[in-house]
Amino acid sequence: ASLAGVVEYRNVTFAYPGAESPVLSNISFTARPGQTIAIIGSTGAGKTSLLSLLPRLYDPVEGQVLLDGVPVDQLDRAEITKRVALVPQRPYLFSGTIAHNLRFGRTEATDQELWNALRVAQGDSFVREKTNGLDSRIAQGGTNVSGGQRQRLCIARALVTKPRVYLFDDSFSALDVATDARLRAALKDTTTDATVIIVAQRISTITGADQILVLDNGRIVDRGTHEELLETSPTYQEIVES
Ligand code: DUT
Ligand code: MG
Repeated sequence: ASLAGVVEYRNVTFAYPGAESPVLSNISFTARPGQTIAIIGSTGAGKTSLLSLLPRLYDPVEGQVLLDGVPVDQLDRAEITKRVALVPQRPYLFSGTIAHNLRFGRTEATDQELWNALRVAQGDSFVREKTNGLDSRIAQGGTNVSGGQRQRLCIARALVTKPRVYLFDDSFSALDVATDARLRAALKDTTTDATVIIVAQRISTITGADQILVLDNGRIVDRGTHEELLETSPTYQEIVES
């Protein structure tokens, strides 16, 4: 079977450079094309750190992270960037037009592709309402768009790259529940072959995930579907009730 799009963490332990204790311990899981894997856990649990190891923002101190069956430290960084899109927790917009921000240097993307990405990201209507549409200017840091609009533009930017793997770090938190649901439904329709890893705070964002990893203090303490975890995981129940 092809390993294209398969993400595997194998006994991964990670500490930040210079830090004494690890922020991730013995993390193992596999995410396959067509699947959505969700990661949930309290603030500081290590969710962002976990995602950062796939695009090699950092490397583990023990264990391996594999993409397409190959350890990521054997892959070219440019190749990883092509295959993996990370929507960061604090998404970044730069001073320039909406089109520039969506293309992010990918000059080959057509306006039609930008609009398609915006439609999936539930961002097409607010861009259409702007006098200059795709050519409207974004201020440095995206200060002239709302938090939810910023998130949707950054999700659209990821869609434009057509990656095999999407990493969403709390990317739906500034959206209202209805928009969040519409966006994820549209995402599922257009990324049927992609591997999706979602970090989320809101339970409704992840109830449909194929597998949920419950992260606590750098460890996966429980895993399963929403229904399974409701039965088996006190940590998950606590999150649901909070
Ligand atoms: N940490 C560092 N250096 C960094 C980033 C994080 O030491 O550059 C620490 C802070 C924390 C742990 O790593 O104790 C895990 O942080 P992470 O950002 O991975 O946690 P999170 O689960 O993403 O938290 P949140 O829900 O607040 O985003
Ligand atoms: Mg985080």
